Amino acid sequence: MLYGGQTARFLLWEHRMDLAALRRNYESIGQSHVFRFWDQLSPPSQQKLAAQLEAYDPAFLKQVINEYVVNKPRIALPAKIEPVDAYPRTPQTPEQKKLYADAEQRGLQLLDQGKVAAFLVAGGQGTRLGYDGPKGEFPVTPIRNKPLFQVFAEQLIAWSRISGRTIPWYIMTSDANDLRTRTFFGQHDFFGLNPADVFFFQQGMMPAFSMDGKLLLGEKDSLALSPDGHGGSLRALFKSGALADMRKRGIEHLSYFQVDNPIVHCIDPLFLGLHDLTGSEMSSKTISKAHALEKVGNFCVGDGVLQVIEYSDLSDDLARQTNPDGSLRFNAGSIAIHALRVSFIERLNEGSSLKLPWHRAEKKVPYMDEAGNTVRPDKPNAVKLEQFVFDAIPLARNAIVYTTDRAEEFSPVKNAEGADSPPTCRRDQIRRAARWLSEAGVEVPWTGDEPDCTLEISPLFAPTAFELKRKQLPARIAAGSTACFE
Ligand code: UD2
Repeated sequence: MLYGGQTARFLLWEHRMDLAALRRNYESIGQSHVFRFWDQLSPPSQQKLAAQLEAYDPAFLKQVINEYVVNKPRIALPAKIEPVDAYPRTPQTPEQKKLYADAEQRGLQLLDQGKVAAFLVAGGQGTRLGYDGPKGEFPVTPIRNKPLFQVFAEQLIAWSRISGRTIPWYIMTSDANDLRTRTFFGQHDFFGLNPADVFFFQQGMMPAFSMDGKLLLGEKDSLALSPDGHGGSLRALFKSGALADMRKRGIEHLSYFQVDNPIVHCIDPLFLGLHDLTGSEMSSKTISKAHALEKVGNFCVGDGVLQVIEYSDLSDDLARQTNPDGSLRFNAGSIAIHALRVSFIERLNEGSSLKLPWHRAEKKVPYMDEAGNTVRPDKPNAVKLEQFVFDAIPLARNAIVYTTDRAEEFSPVKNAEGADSPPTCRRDQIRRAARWLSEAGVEVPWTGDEPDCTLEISPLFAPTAFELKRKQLPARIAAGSTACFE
């Protein structure tokens, strides 16, 4: 697997034999065309291409081409698919009340003991939003227009203050956005974090293939490469030395979240405590789906094993099934918020490779044709392969799912307009702030379901509704006004 910054192990023009071996390797799997422009390349370009080609094991490429590219993999759905029994948002029985109280204490204790780190996956390309740069730079808050990265950083600072212990932050980037991400943090003084506690690392890159299984060249000196999916994070954490860094720091659990959701609770003591007390190696948060066919993964129990079944793989019939009370039978949507044990990720990396399946997607990928011209296809011409982090759930011991509330914790910025766009996310941030303030006893003006004011609560002021209640707050917010709590 190719990781950013990787250079050739040797200088090829000094070691003709090694080049010959590399060529033979690629010839042996029917991919000799990747050397098509070799003789036209400058030595640094030759070195770049050689480094890319060296990074892949030809046997691995042959296998994925056969299993996932020229043959479409048959999705083997479990014979018996049942709904998951998720922990409810609030405890329902006396036993649960006790468990949740203990869990919250346990979560706070893990923070106090410095055993928790935050883990952000931010290596994706964010093409749907149409933002040219790392998505975490995107200005998202309603009044101060703070970028996504800052919102997360401030939450971590707030929780570090509460617990009195630093919460290290591991951030996965990719070759496409690594430099810009690091530069952005540098330009903003790491948003108040100590740079020594922010660990950037790059995920692996996978080549794109033509529909008939040929590696595509993006340039004369480069394969057409793209990030290997958020599942690749579990391998990259190991390869980058991030796991070793965690061990050195005594970190036992990772709080995993995605870059596009500013209302995520980057740190949630109750969730972390439940995860720890139940002995779960990988825990997940779920929300009720907005409707039967919402495009989120579904937590299910398949043949007795907890797993996520992608919306595209769950038949409409199953997705539409209801319980006697009319609620959806498969209602547990995946919002990509997890807690992971460091020891679990270490275990996954034992042996030769991470045993997660690849997911195939047909995409439009620009490529270099035989004559050396760049072709920009107007319909899908290529297969990209990605691994998904939730495919690790069936491999985890005692995996659990905990229910959270969409309005409290999920409003991603994915599209330029419509659902999950900057306007809907801004609206949801204001609604949540209005609810937190109302719960804290502040009189907030509402017009119907919408707050009649513009609000922003900095995580530094209060990262949760509970913390907000401990602050000095005004008695009321005037209708039509703008109020920022920071
Ligand atoms: C994902 C889930 C979906 C639901 C939704 C919640 C998949 C396939 N689907 O949908 O079920 O949970 O999120 O928001 O995961 N990323 C990387 N490297 C990569 C690819 C992605 O770091 O190679 C990061 C990306 O920067 C982002 C996150 O993973 O933080 C999600 O990526 P996405 O936008 O491709 O996921 P999406 O919206 O298709």
